Amino acid sequence: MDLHRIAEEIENCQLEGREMEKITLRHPALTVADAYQIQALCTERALARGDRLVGWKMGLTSVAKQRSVGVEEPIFGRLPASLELHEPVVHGHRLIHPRVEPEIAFVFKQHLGGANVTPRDVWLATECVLPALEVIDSRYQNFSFTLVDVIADNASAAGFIVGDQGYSPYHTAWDEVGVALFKNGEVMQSGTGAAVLGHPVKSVVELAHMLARDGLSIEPGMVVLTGGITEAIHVAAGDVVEARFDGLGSLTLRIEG
Ligand code: OOG
Ligand code: MG
Repeated sequence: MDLHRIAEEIENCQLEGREMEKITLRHPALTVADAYQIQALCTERALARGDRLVGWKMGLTSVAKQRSVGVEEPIFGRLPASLELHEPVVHGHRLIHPRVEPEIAFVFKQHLGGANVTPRDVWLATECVLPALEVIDSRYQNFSFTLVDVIADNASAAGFIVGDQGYSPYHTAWDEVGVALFKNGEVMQSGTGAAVLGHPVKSVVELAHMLARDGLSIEPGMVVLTGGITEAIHVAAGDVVEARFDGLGSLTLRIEG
């Protein structure tokens, strides 16, 4: 099994917004470790073209999200600079069946890594916490995949935007922050930070542990998306999505054709 070839195929689909068959149909023996290797190879291809790794994303950290895709354990993905949105607009032409979800993001001022990282270590290493919106878009037909497939497809990462205002990590109890997600003015989903593994900080702890297994870590300046607080909502060209975070303002994204 040539992991480089599989990575090339997935990355082309990511770049072109093209659907593909689940890789596990053709390669049923692929392991979770292989899938993370494929993910890493896809990112290496992007970096070779001048992209930059700006952080990590956690995925499937809430029961709502796990149920909606039928995969019951957290995963991580890589965030290249090219996925960050600097304007509240998503261009839909390279997306297949995009969804949007509200998240809490951490930005780091210190290195954080190792199998023994605790919540206290996370607070010490954190520069600020921000509200965020993530765009996900599985490259697999029908947004249907197994654990191995979704890891290889970089946890469906397709774009993200973080708020302009950063908050001190001690600004509020992040597990108590409520968020309501609107599409075209209508509320579609709501939840609180506690949906993310009980507290978003635990998602960062879990990430550090998972990264440590692969000899990786969180570096100063990196952003971490801790995982969708609610189920992701389907979006199409013309939609406007707004996430209102209690006491932290709101984030908007317009989907363009
Ligand atoms: C996997 C990615 C999940 C999250 O925040 O849970 C994710 C998927 O649902 O396609 O980004
Ligand atoms: Mg997400």
